[in-house]
Amino acid sequence: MTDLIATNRKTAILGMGATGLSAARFLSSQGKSFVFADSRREPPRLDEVRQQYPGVPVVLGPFAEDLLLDFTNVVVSPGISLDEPALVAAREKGVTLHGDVELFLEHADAPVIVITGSNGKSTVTQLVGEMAEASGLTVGVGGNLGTPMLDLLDVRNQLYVIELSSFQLELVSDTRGAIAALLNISPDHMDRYAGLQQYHAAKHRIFRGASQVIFNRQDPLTNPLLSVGVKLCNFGLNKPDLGSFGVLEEDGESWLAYGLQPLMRCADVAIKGRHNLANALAALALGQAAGLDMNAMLETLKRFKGLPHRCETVATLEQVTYIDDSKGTNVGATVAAINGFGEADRARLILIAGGQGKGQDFSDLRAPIGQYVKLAALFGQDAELIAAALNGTVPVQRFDSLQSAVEGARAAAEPGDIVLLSPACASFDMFSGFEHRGRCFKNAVMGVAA
Ligand code: UMA
Ligand code: ADP
Repeated sequence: MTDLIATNRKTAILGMGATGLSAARFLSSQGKSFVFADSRREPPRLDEVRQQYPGVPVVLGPFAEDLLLDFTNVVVSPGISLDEPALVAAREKGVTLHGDVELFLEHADAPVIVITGSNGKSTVTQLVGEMAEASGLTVGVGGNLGTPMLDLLDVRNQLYVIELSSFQLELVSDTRGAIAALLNISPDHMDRYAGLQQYHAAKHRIFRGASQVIFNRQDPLTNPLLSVGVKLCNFGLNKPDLGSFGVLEEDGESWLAYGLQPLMRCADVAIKGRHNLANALAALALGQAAGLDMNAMLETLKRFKGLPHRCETVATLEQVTYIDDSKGTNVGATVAAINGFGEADRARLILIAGGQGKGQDFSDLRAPIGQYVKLAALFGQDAELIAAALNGTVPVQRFDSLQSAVEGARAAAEPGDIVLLSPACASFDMFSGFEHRGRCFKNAVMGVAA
């Protein structure tokens, strides 16, 4: 195997965040040299970099167009667009650009599962990781989920389960025989892509070079475009065909099923909401492809309560239930959350939404909100865009903070109602990330000073 990055070559690491620092650790462990560049003048982890890599050059501030022309390789952090003029110029000159994914896949010497989609990635990744552990395997779980994948490389791992974002996939051209799943596609990150087609193309790169492919038969956008010589399996919330996963109705009950075989009652799946049944089925399909033990997987589904900030119940106070879905950062996620908690006969949801809209069209919120929501409490940078999209559906109130939106929701709520934070937006206008936003919501609900 030829190394993607050889010692005698000049390598730049672009971006000094989680990915950049993991790439630095990885290259150092291999005795390879590099320089850092970050387009911020004072990136938050600068001190850490200077301390850990005292002799390593660091270039700070907006990238000059010729910044990378003398390098052979550039490791690009996912948050940096490939349309940056410095990267366009580097590519034209024949400089090789990679992300951490290619480096990871080159060095992983155990089977790899890669998971992408607009929503549900983290849930499915964590779930498959826990299923693998329950099957007795030593497993590395990470990627976009949090732990950078290069930090997971370890000879003891018998399986890797890696969440990939569309950003991370942009430079991937061969997943080297990984088992790959594309869960669903709905518009997200439209501030980075020219349109849905470009976003779709980035997501579909996950199938390149895969040995087995898992897709969502109810979401045609996930259908693999090229599938010659690849083992395919699909999942969906309808009745499955032979060899695929779905839901069967039997004796008045719904069952997760594989082909004609019922596996477990849907009611026994610990994570709630229809979207989570789809996540459970995708995890079963991935686990089966990796040879995990079916009983261990089903036991995991009975136990796994989900990750924090994903439709997480915070408390029930005065008969009003508060749900933290801070990770609902795009319209598709919020639609799933509203549909998941909506009740057919009455609008009992108070939705708290808003933040940075990432160029999304909010009009897909109209139908579920019109059906299940009694009040939309909006806050954050793009509250007005959401209000305009909802015009004429339900009453809308605007708030200048999440705290005041929670207070407004509390004042409007009646016994039996649900207050759902599912912002349909990124959080960076007011918070350090979705976790911070979720914690602030919980504090506001519990009356803890922020
Ligand atoms: N930077 C630049 N120029 C830019 C953009 C960023 O120099 O134009 C620098 C920043 O100043 C900072 C560094 O790059 O110093 C940050 O790099 P990054 O934005 O690529 O983020 P990382 O810290 O490396 O974290 C990334 C993922 N972030 C993004 O893709 C934006 C993390 O996903 C992931 O957990 C981590 O790698 C480990 O794999 C976060 C995320 O928000 C959770 N992902 C998006 C999502 O889920 O929607 C895609
Ligand atoms: P991701 O990692 O893709 O952002 P998560 O598992 O963290 O996905 O879930 C984020 C949010 O997306 C959840 O809080 C929920 O609102 C929504 N969601 C989860 N699974 C699905 C799904 N299968 N389909 C649609 N929306 C989903």
